Amino acid sequence: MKNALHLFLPLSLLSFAGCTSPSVFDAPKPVNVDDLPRTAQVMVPPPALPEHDQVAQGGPQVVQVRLEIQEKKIKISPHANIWALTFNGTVPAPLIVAHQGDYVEVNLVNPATNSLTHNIDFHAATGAMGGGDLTEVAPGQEATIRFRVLKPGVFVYHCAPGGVMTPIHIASGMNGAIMVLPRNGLTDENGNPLKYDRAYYVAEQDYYLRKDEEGKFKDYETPAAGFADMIPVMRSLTPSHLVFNGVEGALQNEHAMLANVGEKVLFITASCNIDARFHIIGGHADLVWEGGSFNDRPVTDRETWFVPGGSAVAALYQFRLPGTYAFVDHNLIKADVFDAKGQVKVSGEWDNRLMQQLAAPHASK
Ligand SMILES: [Cu+2]
Repeated sequence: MKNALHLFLPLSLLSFAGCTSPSVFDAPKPVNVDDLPRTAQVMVPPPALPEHDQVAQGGPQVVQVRLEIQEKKIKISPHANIWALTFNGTVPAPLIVAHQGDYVEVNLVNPATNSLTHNIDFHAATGAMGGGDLTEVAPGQEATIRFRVLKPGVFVYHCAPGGVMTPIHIASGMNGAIMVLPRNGLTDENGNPLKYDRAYYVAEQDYYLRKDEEGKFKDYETPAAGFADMIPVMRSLTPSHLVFNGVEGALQNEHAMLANVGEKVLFITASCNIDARFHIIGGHADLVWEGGSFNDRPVTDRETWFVPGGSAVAALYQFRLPGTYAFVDHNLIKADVFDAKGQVKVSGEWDNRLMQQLAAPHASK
């Protein structure tokens, strides 16, 4: 009887705390993973997301992802190049989408033409080093890891070869994110089902480049040749460059994100090293999953949402009026002195009930 009471009490407390939502641990023992359906996810360059279902169809599956490491020199601003270290050639790396309880199977390929050893640490994975120890690949090698995504939310992943090489690789662009949706899709602040019409992935990227004696950013023959110069700049914790999605202007003008009035747009915002604070000028985040967890109810109506370095956060906004919205880090020094900003171009009908110019600028009497 005493034992029964002990059993009863914790369960009732859990229930009282609202923790009774189904968990993957409640599911029947998984069948042999090799028997599960498999889907090869076609990776796409950010800010786009791969094609995916918002509500999972059926039970857990294996989501197959191939990430090819590319070391490539890119122009991050008109006067600065960096040897970007990338997964699939983009900064940030592609966003992966899975559902809670799925298995993510990543084939990490390091072509022989590369010069460095790389690996991958998934914050969405469970297990020491996030898979980093199991995926270390020298040029000419590849490795495959499979991990189960237990926690729904948005999470970053990054290269982590160890020691100071880890921040150097991350600050050379080697980071991405994964979105693990609840199997039944997202829910709003009241727990009701929620669908988004579009989704974009925006990551703030910090770079630490050194200038030469003439004040020009230095250029290097190989990625490793620049590493020693990055360290003193990193020590200042002051980036030389701060951008959204890898290069200045990546999300501006003809590259702006697009939406229509009335659409609910989900933004997966991330920053792998430094803290960031995202803001839509003239809009809001109707919903923010603070800290990135989809197990928590989203908070509502935030003007600015915080993304602690080393994490991703999801925010949703339904655009009410057309126009070109600045999408910024609202440390506006980061946005406008550096270039941590993008744009969302929204099409649709203007609604004077929300905003109206009553008198155009004119000389005062
Ligand atoms: Cu790396």
